[in-house]
Amino acid sequence: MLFKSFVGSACTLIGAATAFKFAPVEVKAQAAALLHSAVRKPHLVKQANMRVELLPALSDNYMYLLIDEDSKEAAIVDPVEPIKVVEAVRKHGVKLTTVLTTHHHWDHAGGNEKMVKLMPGLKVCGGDDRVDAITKKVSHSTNFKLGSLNIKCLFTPCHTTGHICYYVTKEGCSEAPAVFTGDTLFVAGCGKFFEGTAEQMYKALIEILGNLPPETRVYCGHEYTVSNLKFARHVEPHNEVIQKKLAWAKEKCNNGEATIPSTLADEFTFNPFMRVKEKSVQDHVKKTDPIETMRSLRKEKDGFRVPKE
Ligand SMILES: N[C@@H](CCC(=O)N[C@@H](CS)C(=O)NCC(=O)O)C(=O)O
Ligand SMILES: [Zn+2]
Repeated sequence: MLFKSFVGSACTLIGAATAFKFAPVEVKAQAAALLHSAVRKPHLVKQANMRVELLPALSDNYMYLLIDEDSKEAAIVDPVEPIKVVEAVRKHGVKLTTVLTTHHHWDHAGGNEKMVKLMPGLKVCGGDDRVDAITKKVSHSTNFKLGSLNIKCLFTPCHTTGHICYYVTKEGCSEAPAVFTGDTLFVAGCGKFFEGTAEQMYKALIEILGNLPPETRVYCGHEYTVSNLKFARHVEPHNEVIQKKLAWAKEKCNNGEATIPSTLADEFTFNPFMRVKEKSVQDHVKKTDPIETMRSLRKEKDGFRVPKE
């Protein structure tokens, strides 16, 4: 049990490394082996129109294999560990044609060159010339097909100036759409404003993503849910949805399971960055304007020390 909770708490590499340093000697050999690979399990989300396989990568990133059920054509979102992608493609027996890059950071685009070497002829999409191996520069509302699925590019600059989210639908299908949000929207959080402003993140989260159908499933770039919810709890200590979601997310993480996907409707109930119009969130930062609330929240989270519990 000691071992399980030690590994389970290691949701990020930094957390894992610190825990490792202070772990009893007899635990270290086992821990090193487990932390190396299989701590976080892959997970399959099956719908009639599309299949999404969550592929954990690096310490807390996700790659997503998106499969069109009609044609068995597939795309991979942010393939930073290409060997794992090739294995998943073989396992599903699908035809990988497309790389969907959310942004140019190495933990998202750093596998693109190797990916195209392993599977020549791939179309590599991205919204930024800094994306490795890019073959198709996309912009807001660029649409293309993946078999029978429609993929719509949503330009959401802020974390980086060329960040793209990918919105996936199927015409005439009543099932939930999917959106791959990279480092713009996380479960219960959002990306740092490395190359942008609060105005841009407000537009991305509230006006672009927030206006997609509420049932849209959210597949984000990192497993940050537990630490994000601890910040959310700090912002809204009386929000019971946050408390419940945090207990659920801790349990998932301890079992090596993903907390993804969420839905946009859910995000509006516990994500402080999606709740910038709520009085409880505005009161916390002592602002009345949603964009100023966004600015203050991000600043506060940048300096937030995540509590152990
Ligand atoms: N706080 C991050 C630190 C790493 C980091 O800065 N991540 C970037 C994406 S690669 C980010 O935008 N994080 C959002 C945040 O810290 O709120 C963690 O939980 O490990
Ligand atoms: Zn990232």
